[in-house]
Amino acid sequence: MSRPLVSVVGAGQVGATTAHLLMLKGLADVVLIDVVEGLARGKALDLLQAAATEGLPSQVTGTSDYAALEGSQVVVITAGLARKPGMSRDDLLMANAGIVGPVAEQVARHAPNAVLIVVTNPLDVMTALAWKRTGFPRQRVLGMAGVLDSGRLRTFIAERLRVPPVDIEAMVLGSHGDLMVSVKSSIAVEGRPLSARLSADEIDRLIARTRDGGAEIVALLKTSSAYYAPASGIVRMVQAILKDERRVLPASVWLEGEYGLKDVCIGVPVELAASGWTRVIVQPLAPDEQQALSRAAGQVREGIATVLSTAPAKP
Ligand code: TXD
Repeated sequence: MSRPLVSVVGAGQVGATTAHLLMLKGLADVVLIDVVEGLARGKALDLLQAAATEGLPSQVTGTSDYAALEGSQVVVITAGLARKPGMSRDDLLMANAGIVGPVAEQVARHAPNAVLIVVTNPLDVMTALAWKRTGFPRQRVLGMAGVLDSGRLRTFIAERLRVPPVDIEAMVLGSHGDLMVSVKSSIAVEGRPLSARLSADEIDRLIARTRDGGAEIVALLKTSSAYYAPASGIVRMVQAILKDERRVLPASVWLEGEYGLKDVCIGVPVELAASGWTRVIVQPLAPDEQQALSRAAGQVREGIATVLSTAPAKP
C-alpha cells in the first residue's frame, strides 16, 4: 500500500520540525517546499539521511516547485514571516497575506483534494484568506493554533500542580492572539474541575501566561518564535486526519452561524476525520466567554476585510 503524502510549504523552523516529526512518527512521506530552493532541498536531504540512520522508510523531498504538491492528502502552510521581539502577530498581516494567498492558489491547482492546514500568522485571518483563495469546501481548511494554546495551558497547570499534562483537559478557543478564550469551566484535572484545586486568581494568572505564551518564547529566543510545540500541534491534527480518528480538537474554521458567529475563521472544537473537519462541537460557554469569542471574531473580521481589499503578490 502506498504511504500517505503530506506537503509542508515553508521549510523554516516550524515547517522543517513538522517534517521531522512526521518522519519520526512514520506517518507519511513528506514534500518540503520553500521559496528558497536550496533551503527545502538541503533540509530534505538532511531529514532523509536521518531517516536512514533511524531505520525509517519515509521519503522526504525538497523543492520550490509547487507541482510536487500533487497527490498530497494534507498540505500544511507555514510559509511567511515569524515574529521578532516586540512584534504582535498582526504586524505580520500584510506581508504574510502576500505569501499565503498565492500559496493557497497553488495548493488548489496542484492538490485540489487535499485538506489544508494553515499555520502562518496572524492565524485566523490567514486561514480565512487561504480558504477564500482555494475555493475549497470550508470543511477542508483549518488553522492550527488551539492545539498549541491548549497544550501551553495544560503545561502551566501541570507544572503548578505537579501532575502529568495528560491528566489535564483544557480547550483554548477564539483567535490565536491577545483575544484567545480559555474555556475555564471545561478545564479538568484528573477528571475534577480546576477550580477545586486553584483559586480564581491563580487560574487567571495561568490563563494570562498562556495568552502571552508565544511572546514569552519570542523574548527568550530573540531571533525566532516557538516551533517544537507548534509542530507537535500540526502533527496531532495531521494524524487525526490521516488516520480518520474522528477526534475533537480545537481548530480555526470558517463559521456559518455556529457559536452565533459567521463570516469569520475562529478557533472552535471540531471533529477531525479523513475528509477534514466534519462538525463543530458547540459547547456551553459562560456569558463572558461568549462575549470574548465575539470580540475576537470582530477583530479577525477586520483583518480579513483588510487583506481581501489588497491584491495578492506572486509566491
Ligand atoms: O500556532 C501557530 N499557528 C503558530 C504560527 C506557531 C508558531 C509559528 N507561527 C507562524 O508560522 C509564524 O508567526 C510564521 O508566520 C509562520 C512560520 O514560522 P517559522 O518560525 O517557521 O518561520 P521561519 O523559520 O522564518 O520560516 C518561514 C519560511 C522560510 O523558510 C521562508 O523562506 C518561507 O517560509 N517562505 C516561503 N515559502 C514558500 N513560498 C513563499 N512565498 C515563502 N515566503 C517565505
